[in-house]
Amino acid sequence: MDVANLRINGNRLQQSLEEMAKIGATSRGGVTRLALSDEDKQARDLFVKWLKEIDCEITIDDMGSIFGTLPGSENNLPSVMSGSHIDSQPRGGRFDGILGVMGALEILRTIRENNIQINRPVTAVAWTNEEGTRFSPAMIASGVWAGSLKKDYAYNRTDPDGKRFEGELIRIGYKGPSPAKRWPVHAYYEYHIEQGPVLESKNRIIGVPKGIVNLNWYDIYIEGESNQAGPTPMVNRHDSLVAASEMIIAANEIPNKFGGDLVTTVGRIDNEPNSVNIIPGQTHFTFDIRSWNDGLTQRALDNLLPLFKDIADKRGCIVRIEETWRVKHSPFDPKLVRIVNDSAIKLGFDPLEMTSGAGHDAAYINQVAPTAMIFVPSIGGRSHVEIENTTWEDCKAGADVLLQCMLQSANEA
Ligand code: HGY
Ligand code: MN
Ligand code: MN
Repeated sequence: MDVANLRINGNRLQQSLEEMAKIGATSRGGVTRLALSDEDKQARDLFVKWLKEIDCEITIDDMGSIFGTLPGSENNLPSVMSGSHIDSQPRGGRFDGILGVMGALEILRTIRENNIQINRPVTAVAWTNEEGTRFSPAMIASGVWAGSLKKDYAYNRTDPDGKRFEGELIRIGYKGPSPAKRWPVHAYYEYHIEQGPVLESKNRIIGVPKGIVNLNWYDIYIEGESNQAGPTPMVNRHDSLVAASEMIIAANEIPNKFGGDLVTTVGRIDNEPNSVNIIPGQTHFTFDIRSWNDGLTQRALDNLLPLFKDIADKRGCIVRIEETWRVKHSPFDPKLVRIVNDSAIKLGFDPLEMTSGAGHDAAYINQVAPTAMIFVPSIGGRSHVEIENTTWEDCKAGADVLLQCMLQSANEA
C-alpha cells in the first residue's frame, strides 16, 4: 500500500477524545483529571484497555508511565515513540495532553488495521504527571525517564494535602514493575494543541515548533508577624501578604523591564491565617518565568530575586526563595523538525515554524532522543481552561501529519 495516501480515522479519534473527556468532566465542558487521582486512574485504565485491543505489548514503569508498542520487522531496532499526558489542570481542557496520547493510539490503530509493514517498533506513551499542578514540578515522569530527575525526589513530592507521589501511585495501582529509565529511541514526536493564539491569528492549521522555551518555577515563602487587625499601628506591622503583593507586582513588571519573549506568572498563593481580622504572618506564592533565551531569563532572575529580599527587609519580613524546577530551552532535532514540516506540506498544509511557550514532556525526551512536535490551533488561543477547544478537522489534520512522520521514521534504516 502506498502509505503516502494513508489517513487516520478521524471519527475514531474524535470518539476516543470524547470518551476520555467524560472522565473528570466538569459542568462547563472541561475536565479535572489531576495526576494520580481516581479520574487519572480511570482514564489510564481506558487507555490500557484500548492498547490491549490492538495487541500492543504494554509496559508500565515505576513512575506510572504507560507504553504500548507494536512490533516492527526489525524489532530489535530503537523504536519510534509518540505520546503526551493524560493528566489535566484543575478545570482544564479536553485536548491538552490527551490529544497527543489519543493521536499516538490512533497511529497504532491505523498501522494495525491496515497491516502496514514497519521496520522499527512503534510506541504510544502516556507520561505521568505532566502538568505538575498537584505534584510539582511538571513533567516529573518524563524527567525521571530521561535521567534528569531522581526517582526518590519524585516519590517524595507531596500535594497540597500532604499526600506523597509514591503513595498515590501505589493507591491507583500504577507503580509498574519496570524501572523508569530511558532506552534507545530513534525518534520521539509529540502531538499537542498550541495552547496559544499564533496559529489561529495566522490562519494556519499545522504548527512546527523549533523547540520549547526554558521553564523555571520558584516557591516563595514569606514569614511576617500575625497580629490583631485593629489595635496594631501600621508602622509596627510585618504583613507577609502585603510583602508578597509588592513582590508579585515586581515579578509582573520584569518582562517590561527586560523585554524579549519573557513571561512571568504567579499562579498560586497561600496565606495564613487567612482571617479577615488578622494581619497575615505567613504567605507562599509560586513564580513561573520562561523565555527561549536562557541568558535573558537568568538576567531577569538576577534582578528580581534580590528585589524580593529588599522588599522583605523593608517590611520586616523574612523571605525564603526555593528554586523548584529549571529546564533549559529545548531546541528540537532539526532533521525531525524538517520531517514534520515536509509531511505537512505533502498533505497540503502550509506549516508554520514557531516556538512552544508551553512546557511538554518533549522537553525532557529531547535531552536523550531526537524529538519534534506537531501543533494544531487552540480556538481563541485559550488553554488550561474549560473552554479549551480545537476543531475535529484540525485534530484529524495533526494526526495525519503525525502518521506520516511516524511511518517515515519507522522505516528509516
Ligand atoms: O506548564 C506548562 O506549560 C505545561 O502545561 N506543563
Ligand atoms: Mn500539555
Ligand atoms: Mn498543560
